[in-house]
Amino acid sequence: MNTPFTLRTLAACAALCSTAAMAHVTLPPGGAAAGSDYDAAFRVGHACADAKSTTGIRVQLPEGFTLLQAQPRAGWKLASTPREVSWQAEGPQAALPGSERAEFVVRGKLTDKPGALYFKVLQSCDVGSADWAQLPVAGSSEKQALPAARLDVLAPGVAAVDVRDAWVRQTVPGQSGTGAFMKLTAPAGARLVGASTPAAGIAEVHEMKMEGDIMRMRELKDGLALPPRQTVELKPGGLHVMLMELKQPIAKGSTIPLTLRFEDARGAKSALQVDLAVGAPAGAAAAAAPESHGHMHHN
Ligand SMILES: [Cu+2]
Repeated sequence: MNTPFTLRTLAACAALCSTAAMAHVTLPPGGAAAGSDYDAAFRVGHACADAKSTTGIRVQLPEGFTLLQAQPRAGWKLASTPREVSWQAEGPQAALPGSERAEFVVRGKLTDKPGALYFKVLQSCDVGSADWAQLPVAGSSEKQALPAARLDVLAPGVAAVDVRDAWVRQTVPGQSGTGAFMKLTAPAGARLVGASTPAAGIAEVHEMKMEGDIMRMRELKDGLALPPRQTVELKPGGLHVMLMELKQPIAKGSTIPLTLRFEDARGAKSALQVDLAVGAPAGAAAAAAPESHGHMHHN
């Protein structure tokens, strides 16, 4: 009975695959620490194909996720068993319009064993349903039409932070400093407290601010707060990781390893290594602010 729907979804994907990729029911990227209490926030960003609204969400909880509490949603009936949680709109007014996004949140305790967990989600709509239940096929890189939501359970010490579009501004010979930029998302929240790279003697987390008509920058000595599930963007003219005492020019075409160090709310430390591309990624705001930090005012 699923086949006609799946085919329709595939056709829709062929027509507008970039939006379809965002339209899946997903968990925020970045993963979560093994053994932690985790708020699984399932993001629903659209209705089923040909439907106007979402009327129900049913999540199957995998082995490795022990239900602690499901978050109620106003106007929706919540039901749960140890292996399944569901929300059902009590009437058409409570249904989630296709144009709106919402999160359905289940708190659970995660397994101590690192690895991927998959949550199968059945989305019911005013018309039809979508069964987000496909698991990856070993050895196949083919994009699935209806993938289950994936959660990466991380080994101790690995930061549960998603890093995107990490890059560093290239330098000319003799230049002693430059800036590195990226988008950081911590599903459970974290604080970026430090950085290091073999390419520079010093790496610091900085912010830039206008003081009167002078652009000043200063080190964030207490680190940079990453609120849960919010993307914090380090970008030219604003927050950046500053690399000083460069050991060689940063040349186009190379990559620079950068280790980011984090702390969670309880002070637990973790780290993540990223590769910085040299030069802004396509589409990034190549803002005018020059990161010729040596000439800037540092406090
Ligand atoms: Cu700086």
